[in-house]
Amino acid sequence: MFTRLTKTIGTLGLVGLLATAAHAENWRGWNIHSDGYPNTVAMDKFAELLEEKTGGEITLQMFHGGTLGNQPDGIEQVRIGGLEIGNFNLGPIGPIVPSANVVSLPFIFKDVDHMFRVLESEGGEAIAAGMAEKGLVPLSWFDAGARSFYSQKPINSPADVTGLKVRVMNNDLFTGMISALGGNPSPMAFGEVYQALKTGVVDGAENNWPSYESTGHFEVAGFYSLSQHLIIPECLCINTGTYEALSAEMKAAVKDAAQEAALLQRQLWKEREAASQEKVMAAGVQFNEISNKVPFQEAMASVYEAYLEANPDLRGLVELIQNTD
Ligand code: GTR
Repeated sequence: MFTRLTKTIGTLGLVGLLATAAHAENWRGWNIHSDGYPNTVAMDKFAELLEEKTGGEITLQMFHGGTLGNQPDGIEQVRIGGLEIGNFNLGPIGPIVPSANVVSLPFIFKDVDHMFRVLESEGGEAIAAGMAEKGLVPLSWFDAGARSFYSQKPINSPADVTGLKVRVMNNDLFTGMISALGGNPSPMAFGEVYQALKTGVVDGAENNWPSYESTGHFEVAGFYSLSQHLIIPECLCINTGTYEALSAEMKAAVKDAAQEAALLQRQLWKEREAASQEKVMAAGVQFNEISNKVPFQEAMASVYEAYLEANPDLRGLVELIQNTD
């Protein structure tokens, strides 16, 4: 009897071990971009590194091209744990996380390097802490360049925006920004913008060179005006609960994989920015530098006021960014 019991326990132990080995976590990840886009390549690399660095304990299936829904829905899914991973722009995260919304204030960053310096400072820590509290831990930051306006005519001054219907991402800061320039803002999902431009539902939109190119928006809005009014980072984000449930060793492996994927993304981003610009110009896009951006910047006073009025405690963060070299 005793022997049989020992044997049974032994067998159960083995089964238990096998069960643990087979109990690998299978995560699912959201991404809006198409094949070959820097973020898509980097997210696939992340999946590969994740499996490698966790010794196969964690695997990730990526869903690209927004097949799991639009961005606000993807953000919500990762927040509530319906999905574990997502590559998100901080624009549509801002309405949920006031501290993270600071990066969506127009002209807050001087350039992309300035943005990364802030993210690596205590400013970045405040943003990350706010996000983690709302269910999204940023494991690393991606480059999304600068966003500029495009439409069927060049834009050189706020007067050129007057009366234009301009698509923006879902965020009151962006609707406020277009209204402050005298235009009519139209918040809309990324995937709907091509048709909206084509059919005249909107007159213009705004994005970086790679997205302007990859979506084909350049085919239906052929004037790209270099306003560079928004420089918004993107995160490789994980659901807070999923991350917190990991051992310290697994957390480190996941974080490592995300950092490495981000380095790849940033390198591919620089290459793609140049390639996308070249491609759209070859296709006949007219591009204009805006010689004087000051009137655009001055028009943003009301956007900053509204943000600070709603979040008086975040004035310090705004100033910290403005005072970071
Ligand atoms: C892109 C960004 C996407 C999405 C899109 C948009 O630059 O990478 O995540 O935010 O812009 O305009 O909706």
